[in-house]
Amino acid sequence: MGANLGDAVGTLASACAWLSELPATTVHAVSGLYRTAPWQTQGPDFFNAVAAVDTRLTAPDLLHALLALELRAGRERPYRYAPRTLDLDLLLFGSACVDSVVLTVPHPRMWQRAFVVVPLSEVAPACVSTQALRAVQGQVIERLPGGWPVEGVTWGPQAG
Ligand code: PH2
Ligand code: MG
Ligand code: MG
Repeated sequence: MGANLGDAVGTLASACAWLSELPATTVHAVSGLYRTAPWQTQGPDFFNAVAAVDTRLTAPDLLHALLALELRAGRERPYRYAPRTLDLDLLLFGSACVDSVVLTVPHPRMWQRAFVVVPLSEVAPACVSTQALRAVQGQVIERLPGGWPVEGVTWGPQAG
């Protein structure tokens, strides 16, 4: 999850709630919240986090649902990597590999980005090797020390 426009932290918190309301889906865990410099783009700093969900949706249906949640947050796409109110990327889908016109899983650039790899290692440590963490350790990202500064989201396994 990423956002760098508007009330980015509030929107990410809303996104966690919206994910838990998707059909056949529960939010299993949410990482800490990270403040990160824009990667390969310009604009305000991003806030990033990773959520682990259990779902019976198919990968294409989950993607479709994520795009609908981006629209719910007012997402516009004026150009590639433009500042955004909400970006919900599907990083991994179990051990599945998907390569279609609309969806590539694992996300093709995820291992290059500390703002993905580090929070992912919190919620799905088995998916992240020490080499993967080492590969991004030169990138500065800041984990917000107080956790999520909003009601309703706590770091770690989610209730319910
Ligand atoms: N997302 C991008 C491009 N650059 N930089 C940061 N820090 N965080 C992001 O989520 C991000 C980015 C494209 O989706
Ligand atoms: Mg993205
Ligand atoms: Mg995206």
